Amino acid sequence: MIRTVSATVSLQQLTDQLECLEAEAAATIAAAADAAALEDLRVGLLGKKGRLSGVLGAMGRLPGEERPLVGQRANVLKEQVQRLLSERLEALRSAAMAERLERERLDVTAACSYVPPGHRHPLQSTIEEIVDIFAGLGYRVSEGPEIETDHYNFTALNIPEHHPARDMQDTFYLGGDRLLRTHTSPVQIRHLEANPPPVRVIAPGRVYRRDAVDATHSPVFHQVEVLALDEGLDFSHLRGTVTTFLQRFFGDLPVRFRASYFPFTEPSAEVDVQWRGRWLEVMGCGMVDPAVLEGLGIDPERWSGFAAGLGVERFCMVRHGIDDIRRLYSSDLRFLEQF
Ligand code: 2NL
Repeated sequence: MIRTVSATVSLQQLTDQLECLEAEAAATIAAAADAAALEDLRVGLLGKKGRLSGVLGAMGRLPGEERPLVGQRANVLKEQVQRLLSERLEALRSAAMAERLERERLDVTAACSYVPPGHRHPLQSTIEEIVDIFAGLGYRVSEGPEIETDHYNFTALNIPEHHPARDMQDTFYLGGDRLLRTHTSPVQIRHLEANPPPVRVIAPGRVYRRDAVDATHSPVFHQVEVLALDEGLDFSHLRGTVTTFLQRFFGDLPVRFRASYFPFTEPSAEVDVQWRGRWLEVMGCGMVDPAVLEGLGIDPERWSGFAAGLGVERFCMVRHGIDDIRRLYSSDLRFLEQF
């Protein structure tokens, strides 16, 4: 009988090999860093060309009666390795989850840095309410510069050379013929220069007068002026528009018109509302003076219109019962937060 060395294998040798394999598998599985490394180990140990297959291949050279002993031992090893692999996989997964839970921890009880939400200043909401009411009556908003010329602020509005409004005491002059506008009428003059009638426009904005500060005066305040120019407009349209506007703003209360005077309107009127039982003067108005239209090259025989002007601060103060205009400029949040 010819026997080769390589063909010689004993039960003891194979059992020792399985023993070694199991110890080595336990050590490498315990050291595997991730699921991919575990999969490589599984293939290397239990796969078709793996270490266990190698040992089982040699089993064929044992005497028949010894083979089941090796087979049983190999099965025990296989189950043991599979158990170790899945235990290690589970351990890696829960470690990764624990690490992630720690890393992504949110402390829902942590103190927060609360920033209280702001809101519109009462003057701004008053302007927006007034604009909304006139928008509903078909008016557009027009804006213009706060630095004006003598021409747009006075001359074009038929304000004569020696009218008190032109006085150095009343107007901020900037040198040359420049000044800070004292009303928003110049916006409407500019609008009429750029747009042929019919026109319905309102001009909200900041205006300047050289007044000493007190409870009802401020050198900077806000105005809204209204202008309608069309064929056939008369005083009844002025009354209807102003009354509708005032009753939408203040509620359905009595409105009265008193004859008055402005250089740029004729006839002119002051308008009062009866607010909490007292008559309060809230705006001025009138039919646009033909001289203003002529200055713009608009034919006063064909076009007529009405205009009105109001102080936003006064509207705001009456509506909210504020007794001192300075409160509107103080930026005192304890005051402003009420609105
Ligand atoms: C008031 C009175 C008023 C006007 C403003 C005006 C504008 C043009 C032509 C004619 Cl372009 N008039 N504006 C008219 C009447 C009164 O304001 O008490 N304002 C606070």
